[in-house]
Amino acid sequence: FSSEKYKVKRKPFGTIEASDVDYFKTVLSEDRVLTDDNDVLPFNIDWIKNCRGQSKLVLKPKTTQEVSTILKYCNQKRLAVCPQGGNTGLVGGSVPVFDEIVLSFMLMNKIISFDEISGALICEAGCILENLDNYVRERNLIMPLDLGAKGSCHIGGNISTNAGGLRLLRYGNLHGSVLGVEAVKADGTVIDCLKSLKKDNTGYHLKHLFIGSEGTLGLVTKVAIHCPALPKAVSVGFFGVEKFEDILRLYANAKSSLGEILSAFEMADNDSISSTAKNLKLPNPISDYPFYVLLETHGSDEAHDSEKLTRFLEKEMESGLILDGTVTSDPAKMQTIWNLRENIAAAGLVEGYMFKYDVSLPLRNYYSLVPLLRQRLGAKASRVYGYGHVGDGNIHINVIVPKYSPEASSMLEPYIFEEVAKLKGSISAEHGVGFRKPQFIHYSKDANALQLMQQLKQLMDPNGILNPYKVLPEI
Ligand code: FAD
Ligand code: 2HG
Ligand code: ZN
Repeated sequence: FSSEKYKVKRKPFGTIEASDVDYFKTVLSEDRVLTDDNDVLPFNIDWIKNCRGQSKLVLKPKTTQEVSTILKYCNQKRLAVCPQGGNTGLVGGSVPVFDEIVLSFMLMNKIISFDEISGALICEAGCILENLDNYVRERNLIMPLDLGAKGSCHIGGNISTNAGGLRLLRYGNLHGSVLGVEAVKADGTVIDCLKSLKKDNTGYHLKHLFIGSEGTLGLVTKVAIHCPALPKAVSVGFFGVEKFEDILRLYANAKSSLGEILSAFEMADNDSISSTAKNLKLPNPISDYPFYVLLETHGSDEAHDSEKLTRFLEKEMESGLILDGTVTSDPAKMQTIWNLRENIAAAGLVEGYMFKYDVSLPLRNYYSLVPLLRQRLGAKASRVYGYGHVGDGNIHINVIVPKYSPEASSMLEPYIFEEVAKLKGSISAEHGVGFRKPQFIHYSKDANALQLMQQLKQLMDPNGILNPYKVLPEI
């Protein structure tokens, strides 16, 4: 259990009694109140299997009104609640720590409206990202974010974590593309900020409080989001590179040569790609290189775009920055390349216990922690590898050890966070703070800013029932 592994003490919340379960059965139909251990178990374990809670109750509301009624009751009875979307979060935020009630959004999955001209999509929080993307693609638009977990993650979970993903460099982050949200406060009050306007300067921009607050300030029930146009032409380049410094030069050159059509610039080291190809039996279209770059363009003229990308490849092979590479606009071939990149997160899980770090660093230091950690852990680690969103200055560093041990953990933490702080980076670039990092948040957040966060929490959730033990450090 997470509470034992990470030595956390239960806060004095109420405990669920039979009368509470009976009450919830009057609010929801009986089949939406889960109490059987086998039914509840998957909601207690996170995707990476690092964290495990002890909840005995899962509620599956279908409407905002039901969410509001549940929270009002929980607040009065001081029952703690863990909101859960697709449960793909990587920092233990989506699963309970003790016996918090899991409130799952999986049945709040309706599309409410879609304006094909403005691109404004309004939907419930539990819609799966990929389903939304398929829906808007049929209408010539795309979702403004894409990530490897798209088949399971919910838009409400994406907003609650302020998920970044593979094309943030082109389409920006959710603080830009979310037009409005409807959210429910801890006491059950519904906050309706569900505007689908591009411009609305009527006072404080409250929707931003719910974007990235990981279910600690309120539960997101509906979302209005801006969808950009479906690109008419997509091309992908996959390149082998000798050393990390060359990736940075390639990135600068890609920005100037490809300019407005650049939609992704991702990197992975050899360890990331070769083990993903091996563990998941995925083909690698080029051979073995120390580093790889995946570059994508979204434009309007296929011949023009792929020619531009091919010219880029030729020029950079001549300059020596690219050792070998391939460029394609064929959907199946592009998918093969993206599969290699998107599956790095999953591929290592079969090898042992994985410590995951998701940090922002100044670009010149982007890869510097990988060799540092390799040296520090030596033979204690089976593998240390780095990959990520170069265009966003965000690297993912995975450390695999044969088995979890507090010794391995203490060699890594807080060391890695201290190094990130020295380099003026962020200890969480896109995955959030969740359960795994509140005690380290001070490495990236000023004390006065943290105090203001605590005050906001106190204002919006005075009894602390929303996702306790997450995001905010103990004071
Ligand atoms: P969950 O995991 O269920 O929850 C995440 C957090 O949000 C929890 O704190 C939870 O309590 C809270 N929450 C969920 N729904 C609500 C709601 N409606 N209201 C209030 N709080 C809520 N992340 C990235 O940023 N970029 C990536 O490229 C990326 N790639 C990934 C690839 C893989 C294979 C996997 C497994 C994960 C990846 N992630 C990535 C992490 C994860 O997918 C994202 O954080 C995602 O946004 C979580 O959505 P979810 O619905 O699964 O939320
Ligand atoms: C990605 O970019 C995700 O693939 C997951 O953010 C990163 O595995 C990870 O840590
Ligand atoms: Zn990522």
